Amino acid sequence: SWFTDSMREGRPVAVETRHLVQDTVPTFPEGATPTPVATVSQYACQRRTSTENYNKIFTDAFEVLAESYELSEFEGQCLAFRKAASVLKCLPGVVRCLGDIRGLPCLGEHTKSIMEDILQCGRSFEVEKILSDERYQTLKLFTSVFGVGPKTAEKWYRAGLRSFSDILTEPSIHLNRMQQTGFLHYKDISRAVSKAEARALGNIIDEAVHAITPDAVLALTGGFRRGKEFGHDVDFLVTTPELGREKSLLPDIIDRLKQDGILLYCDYQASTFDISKLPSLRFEAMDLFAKCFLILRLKGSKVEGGLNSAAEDHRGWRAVRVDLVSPPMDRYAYALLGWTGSRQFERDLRRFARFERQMRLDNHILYDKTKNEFLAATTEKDIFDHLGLEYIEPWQRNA
Ligand code: DCT
Ligand code: MG
Repeated sequence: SWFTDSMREGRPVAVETRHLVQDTVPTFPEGATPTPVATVSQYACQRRTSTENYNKIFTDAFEVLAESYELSEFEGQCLAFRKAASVLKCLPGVVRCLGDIRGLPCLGEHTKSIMEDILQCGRSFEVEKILSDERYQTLKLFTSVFGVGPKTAEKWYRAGLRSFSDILTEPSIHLNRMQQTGFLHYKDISRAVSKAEARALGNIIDEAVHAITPDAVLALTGGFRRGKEFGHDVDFLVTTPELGREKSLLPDIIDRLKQDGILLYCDYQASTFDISKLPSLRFEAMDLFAKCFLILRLKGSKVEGGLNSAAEDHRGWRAVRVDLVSPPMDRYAYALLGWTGSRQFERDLRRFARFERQMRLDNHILYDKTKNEFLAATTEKDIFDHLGLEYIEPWQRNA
């Protein structure tokens, strides 16, 4: 099926890099010079990072710190911990002592002191303090609802609200449609989506889109394209070779899903992409392509091996978050590269383009500032080539 094709491309090869061919978790040889540090780049797009993370104990701790800084709007510190976690994720074994990370990029004094605590005590006092902090706990809880961002969470926290029932019983709070849906399907949406569920959704979208236009192109992106077993949603790119036709593709798909009775929520954003305005385009966090953020009703009977759900669930279906993006075909490669992630990989691709190549990369274009020209690409590899980067396979982009 189409999914197997997508996954063939995205399937992690059994042993991805270096010396991972062993049953036990690899560690750095005792007393040996640990990593060939000179070979670890500060840019995630110059590292190969599979889904295998040998240093989860450290990267989980860093993620808590990063989130805590993010919620307090300390962007620099947040990014520093995300970068540090990303570097540790590419290592071929468990870090056993600080000597193992000597010379690695992006690991500063603060990150090292956290690692030292974990190495010595198995835990970090600083991380535990954050985890038990009321503000952190409440903001994490509130932002876990679909449609609730850090700003809204902060507002509710400041108003003295601490729980979902506080929010739902507070008369002065008006939830928008997205947030109402978020609460309605909270349990389902906060449960991880399995690869089998992603595959089932792929088949559903594939059927819908090909019934609309037989020459449609559908690609799995996001974490599942990178070979992840679980995700928080399923991301797809969908387009057609017929330029301009992609504009009505999503509305047509949405109609069909509605007719099939599986559309629980839809936030559709029409394209604001205009190629003639590209040179003046300022940097956008999100791209300008037509997209929709959906919640679909997925039946267990469609999923090989059944739903990834609690045993007591007898409904026979679950709600799942699905994102569809529809770029024009001539923007396909840039959009695919941008939507495959990881976020850190994307961030560093752009940073690398800007600072090492004087180029600008986003989900729409690659622009050479020294030559003042747009660089054409029909595949992701073309973009890596333009940037003078070794090609990194999707399953090696889990930075
Ligand atoms: N993306 C990005 N920058 C963002 C948000 C998203 O570059 N601020 C890209 C990278 C991943 C892709 O879009 C899909 O986003 P998510 O679904 O949030 O990420 P994911 O890697 O698919 O993670 P998950 O498995 O949790 O869905
Ligand atoms: Mg995703």
